[in-house]
Amino acid sequence: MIRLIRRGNKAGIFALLLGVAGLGLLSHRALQAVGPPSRSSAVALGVRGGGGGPGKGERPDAGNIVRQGFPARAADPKDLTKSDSAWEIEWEITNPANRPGFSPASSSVLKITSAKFMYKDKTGKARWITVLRNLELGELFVPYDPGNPQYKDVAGQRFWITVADPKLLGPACVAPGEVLRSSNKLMDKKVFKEVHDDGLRWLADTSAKGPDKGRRGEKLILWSIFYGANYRYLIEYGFSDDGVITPRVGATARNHLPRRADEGDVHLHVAGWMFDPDLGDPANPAIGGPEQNEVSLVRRVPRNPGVANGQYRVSVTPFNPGPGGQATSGSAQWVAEEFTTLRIQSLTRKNGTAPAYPTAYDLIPIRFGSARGFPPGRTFDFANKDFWVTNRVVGAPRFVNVPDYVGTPARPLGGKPVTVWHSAALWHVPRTEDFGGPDGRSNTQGVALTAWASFMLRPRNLHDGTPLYSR
Ligand SMILES: [Cu+2]
Repeated sequence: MIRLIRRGNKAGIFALLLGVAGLGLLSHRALQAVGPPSRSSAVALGVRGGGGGPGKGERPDAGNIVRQGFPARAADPKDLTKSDSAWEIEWEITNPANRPGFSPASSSVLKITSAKFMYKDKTGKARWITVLRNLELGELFVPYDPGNPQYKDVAGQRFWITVADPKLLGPACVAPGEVLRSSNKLMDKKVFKEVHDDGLRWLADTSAKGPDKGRRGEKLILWSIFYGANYRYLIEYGFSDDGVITPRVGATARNHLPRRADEGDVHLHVAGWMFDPDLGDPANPAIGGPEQNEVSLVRRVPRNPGVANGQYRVSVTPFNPGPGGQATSGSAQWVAEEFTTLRIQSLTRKNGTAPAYPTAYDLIPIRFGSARGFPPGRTFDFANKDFWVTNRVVGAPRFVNVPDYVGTPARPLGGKPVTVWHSAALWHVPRTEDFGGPDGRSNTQGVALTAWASFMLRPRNLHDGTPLYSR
């Protein structure tokens, strides 16, 4: 399969200009009293626009807002505070003018411009937190194990998001799915919204004989299909009713190569995401926000190093500590034995317990393994390392360039907005199930079953007790 990217033409440039003009005209974001109260526009707006999205100082597209309360059956998008919990999500498609036959920019991805979560405090009052801004799939790196080819399907290609076919929507479940409309034609009908059951959220120890009291969880899912020549990637973001965000990427469609005996078809799909943590309160700019967070690594380490007695402790240390011990820009690797977790913790936002705990979001890796062993240095370190934290990158950052954003020497992170970068890899060892034809080797007569890469962002000390719990 040859990856052929055609250059732009005049009609396409005209379409791009129309899209940009449309963004300007549609710059009124309807604010509803029942939604999360907005801060001043300068703060509320994403400062890191995608290549084709709203730039610095511009508002995101008015149409791209999804409001979902839980439980979904009783949710009122006009008043989310009636629900037990809720999400208000703004989304966009980066470089939205990209399309077959005319792709003026590097590949488009589905991006979450902002994610605001509503929950109830111990008094039953609705509270809001802006969890993050500018969550985006920054790279899909596909290195073949012989050393070549090595595709960068986001930075190195000019792919696009395909039109969403309603036939691919999941079943209605707790609420009907829909293909989202956008007032920006370039983003219209390209994003799927589904709301699904998410298993038992909790079960209480009611009695030995049962039945135990419990509650089913629910989640909102936004997803799009990324055209990658022979491949298709499912770019998905899950938003659970307990405040968890789960970005995922699914790899499917036709293999690049027919099945080979020499292992030349074995490859990785390294997914890299970036986001700007916030933890602010949309109702009260004094509480929390991107300048008021500290970044740590949390690890499970032996109480007595070198002594295998099964005794452990929780180690919380500043991320990439500098000479004074303060957190600085840099990278870290996930260590299986240490359950490595990245913590973004607010210096000012606390929950409502007495005494109060500081509110945090933990980045919890979900991974099958780790890409390692590419030549060290700035070219491949985006894949050799699993976590990166930099001062916030304004503009359209590239995941593959993250080593450049670290700075030399490393920069202090305290008191400044940051961008977090995380990668997770799939190891794709082709099997008969990925192919067709009489010999089970034909990549044109079969397709690869979907395989997923993901991670989790989970609140810690946000709620005042078990969320969605009732005795
Ligand atoms: Cu693959």
